Parts: sequence; structure tokens; C-alpha cells
Amino acid sequence: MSTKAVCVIAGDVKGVVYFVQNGDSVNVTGEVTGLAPGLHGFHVHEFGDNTNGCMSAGPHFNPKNLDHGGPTAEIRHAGDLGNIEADANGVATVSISDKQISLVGDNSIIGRTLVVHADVDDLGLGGHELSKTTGNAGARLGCGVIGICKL
Ligand SMILES: [Cu+2]
Ligand SMILES: [Zn+2]
Repeated sequence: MSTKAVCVIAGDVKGVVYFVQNGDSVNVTGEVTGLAPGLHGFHVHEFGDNTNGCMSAGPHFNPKNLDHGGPTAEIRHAGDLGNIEADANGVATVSISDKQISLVGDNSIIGRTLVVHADVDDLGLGGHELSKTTGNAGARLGCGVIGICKL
């Protein structure tokens, strides 16, 4: 049983994000650089496949087959971690605690892909045709596969 994972984000933006299982929560911490200032959608996507860049990571990780939502919504994809916010220097500090993702069991995100988007995730509330599937978060700027890391 692994309780710690890491993702190296590559692409038009760069970053390193750690995942640590803490009881029934996962603490997500790290930094992403090279972003435009402001909010950017931040999700775990279904597949750990980057053969065609971030596109082959597939849709949001959604083991319960629900609509897209915000991280605190009851109806959401497991992979819906909301937004990260980049400062004026384009640096986003990640600090999230989430109970829908896990590093063990059916909702494990090990071997899946973490994606950072160009645009804000509307958390399912934007009324756009994509709001209920992707939050209309736009292009995939960077991504990486979530892998087991040393404790
Ligand atoms: Cu995404
Ligand atoms: Zn989603």
C-alpha cells in the first residue's frame, strides 16, 4: 500500500505536485509555474497515457459516473480538484485536501494523469455546454502521470 505519490507536470507549464494519504483525505501540495495569472482548472484525468500529450489522458476521472462539479460539491467527478490560482509571476502554490481522491482502493489516482488547464474551471455552474463535463476549463497546458513515490 502506497501512501505517497508524486506528479511531475510537463508541457507549456511545469510543476511538481505531491499527494499524501492522510486518513480518508489526500493532501495535495506543490507548485506550478509558467501560468497566466489567475485561476486554472486542476483535475485528475482517467488515464495515465500521455502518448498524444495531455489529450490521451482522457476525460476527468469519474468512477461514479456523475456530472462535473466543484471540489466541495456533492455531485462531482472524483478527479475534480477545482482551480489553482497563479500569482502575478505565474506561480500557483497548490494546497488542497480532498476526500474523493485516494491513493488506495477503487478511487486510487495512482497511474492516472494530473492536468492543468488554460482557463478557469466554472465548477459546473457556468451554463456552458461543457460546464457539466469539463467545467469549460479550456486547453490542457501541462500534465503528468501520478506515480508512487518514496515515503
Ligand atoms: Cu482537466
Ligand atoms: Zn470533472
